[in-house]
Amino acid sequence: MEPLSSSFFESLMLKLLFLSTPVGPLGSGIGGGVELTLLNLAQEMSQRGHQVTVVGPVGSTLDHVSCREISGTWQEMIQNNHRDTPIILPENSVLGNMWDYARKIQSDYDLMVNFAFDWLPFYLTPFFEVPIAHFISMGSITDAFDEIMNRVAIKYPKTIGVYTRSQGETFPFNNICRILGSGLDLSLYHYCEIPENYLAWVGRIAPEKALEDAIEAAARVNIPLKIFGKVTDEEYWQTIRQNYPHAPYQYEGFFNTVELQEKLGRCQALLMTPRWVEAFGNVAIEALACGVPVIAYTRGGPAEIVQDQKTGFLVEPDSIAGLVDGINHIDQIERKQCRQQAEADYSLKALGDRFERWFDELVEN
Ligand code: HBI
Repeated sequence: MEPLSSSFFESLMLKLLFLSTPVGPLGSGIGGGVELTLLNLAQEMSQRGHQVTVVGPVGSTLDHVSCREISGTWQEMIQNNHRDTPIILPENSVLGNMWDYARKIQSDYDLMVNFAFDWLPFYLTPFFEVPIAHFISMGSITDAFDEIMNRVAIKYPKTIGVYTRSQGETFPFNNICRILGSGLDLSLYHYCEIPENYLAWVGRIAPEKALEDAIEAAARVNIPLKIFGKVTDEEYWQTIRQNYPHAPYQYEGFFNTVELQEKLGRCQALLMTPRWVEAFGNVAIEALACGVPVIAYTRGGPAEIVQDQKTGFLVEPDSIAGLVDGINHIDQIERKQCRQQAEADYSLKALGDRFERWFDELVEN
């Protein structure tokens, strides 16, 4: 058989420009789940032979992937906005500066991939020559933002990707977006068979994550709750501390993946208490990867991840009693099943396959 020509591999190798979330440097944890997705995907696509360049705010760090740091004012978190909140761009916006830089270098790339959950990249899309894939990381929040996403979804079908079906269903363009799920470098997560006597809660400490419900549940079963993640709403955190002076919880802080999985793996269960439609819930697959069952409200991404009674429990949304019931039955769950689900559905290879198919379709058009 003739050796495969370099043009064959040329056609498969993509030059990809990843544009980061503008809420803070990559690696800081401020970008939450989408930060993890971008970092994992950059690593996986590089290993597959694609050329990946990441553009992010100053201070962004990635291992083994080239990153162009752009200065400017971070974008405010959008999840505090309401349906009628106007589009906000600060003075010297890092988002604007990132996209100005992207405009200048776009001809060096086959595809640009936007990871910002923000209006500007969508508004700019028709002014770029290079195709742009938008991976959106949250459910619908404001009307003005929905409008511009919808315009792009209609003009450029299948260029918007989401984590889960329930996240997609919050948007008017639900039937023309691509469901991509998430994935992890499972080699970083170690299976723990015998847990210690504590529960875990992981995430950005902010109202939409309803940490107070997990604390209330831990108090009722009197099992210590360890809290991991960045405080992104200080006022909310102080209110919790005032309202639960005697509850058995301790705030552990924000850890990188390797440190987090070691502590998370030793807990009896992860509690997930999203007050909003959690787009995915990367922490759910991090827990499963360590063999930790997940007890989650039946809402958003976690409801599509947890296999009820098999790798955890799905409880009635906002029901503390439901969380308590799940905790009291946690011994029914075989921890090995949790690790096996992560390997089957959420490996970097599974993630890379889904994104690579999406990218190939967008580049071919
Ligand atoms: N807010 N404005 C804005 N832009 C983002 O990209 C963004 C955000 N808030 C949270 C966030 N991204 C991520 O933590 C979630 O998408 C996971």
